[in-house]
Amino acid sequence: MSGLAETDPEIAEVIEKERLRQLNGLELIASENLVSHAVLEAMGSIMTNKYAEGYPGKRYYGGCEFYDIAENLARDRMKKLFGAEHANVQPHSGTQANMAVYFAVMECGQGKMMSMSLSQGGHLSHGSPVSFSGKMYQVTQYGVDLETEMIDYGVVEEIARKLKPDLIVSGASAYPREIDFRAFAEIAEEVDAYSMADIAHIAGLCATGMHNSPVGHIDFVTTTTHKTLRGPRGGAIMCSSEYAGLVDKAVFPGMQGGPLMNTIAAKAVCLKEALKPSFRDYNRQIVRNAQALAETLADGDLRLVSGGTDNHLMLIDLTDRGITGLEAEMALGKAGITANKNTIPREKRSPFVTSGLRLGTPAVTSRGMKEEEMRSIGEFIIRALRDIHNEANLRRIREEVVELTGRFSLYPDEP
Ligand code: DSN
Repeated sequence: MSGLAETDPEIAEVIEKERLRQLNGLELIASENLVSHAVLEAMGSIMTNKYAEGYPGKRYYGGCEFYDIAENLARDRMKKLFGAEHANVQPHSGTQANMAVYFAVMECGQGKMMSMSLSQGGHLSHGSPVSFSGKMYQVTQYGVDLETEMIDYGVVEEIARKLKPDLIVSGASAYPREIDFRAFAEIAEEVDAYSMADIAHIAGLCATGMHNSPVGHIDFVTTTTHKTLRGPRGGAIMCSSEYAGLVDKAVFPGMQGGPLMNTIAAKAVCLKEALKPSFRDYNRQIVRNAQALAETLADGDLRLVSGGTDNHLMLIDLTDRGITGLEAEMALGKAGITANKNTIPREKRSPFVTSGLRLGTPAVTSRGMKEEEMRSIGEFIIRALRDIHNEANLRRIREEVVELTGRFSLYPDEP
């Protein structure tokens, strides 16, 4: 950091303050994680210096021979990790990966797609009216059954039969239960639609057998690389060899120009880390930690949407507590716990206020925390939510959070 501190002390100071925030706080945002030194080194390397439009062996710029090696390593490792026939590691983000698949299989302005609604667990880029996806395509959305708060595959099938969509999207950002990707694949086949699964949140779980994998069943599998996969912020797409050309063309030149090659090098590093047996242990622990945290919260009389979790996240329904998701998020923030307000299935409030709170365990598990720490974290949350306006109470919890986090590294590769 010495070069940066000299060149730009303001930014150096911001980065140091953020490092301390991450070090001394509990990161429970379900879509976030912490990366290794090796991933950081690749991201912050001279691999950012060059243009490499095109693909390995077929670039529009000279001097790409080492970039080709890096991109091929990332693609090959991703294929090996997920058992995929083809991987494109160039999308800058999960939303761009989704956009590329839409471009690949639907006509702008005419395509019909089906996806999970944002307010019941889906993602903005799955057809929300405020996103390009909702503006460019005709979107029909499914949600969860309001009693079980889980996806009803019979209802999804019924909608698909009536709508005859071009594309059926599965995958979610705030769904605590296992998704039956084979059921989605069968429904898509029945109505002659393409299928896409966005596994951004659960990619690590799918790669390690902690969640069923859509690869090999669903036509297009999109992901980010920075959530349970524990890599740099970015996106990727997997598909069969049959669709490789379609996907590659949709990403470049269809949707993006020059790939972020420092990020692609870092994706290769994270995928190498993910191929180690310890990555399976890590993902198993994410799920165990989520279950321990969920049980503690439920024992503390907090209602969890769908009654619990099968994956890395859970949603607290705050309705009977008389507080909003926004108030809960702010109170936990004062206690050194970062989480996010989230809509819940029977939501009556706006997305800026909400009645729910989403919590996830990937980042705290990367710090080496286990079930015992999850029970302590659950108790912190129960105490904070019981009395959100009691500043002294929140300050006391914050001191305990600092004591707890002080025992764990910020880097997953540093014990
Ligand atoms: N916005 C991310 C999340 O928090 O779930 C997904 O892209």
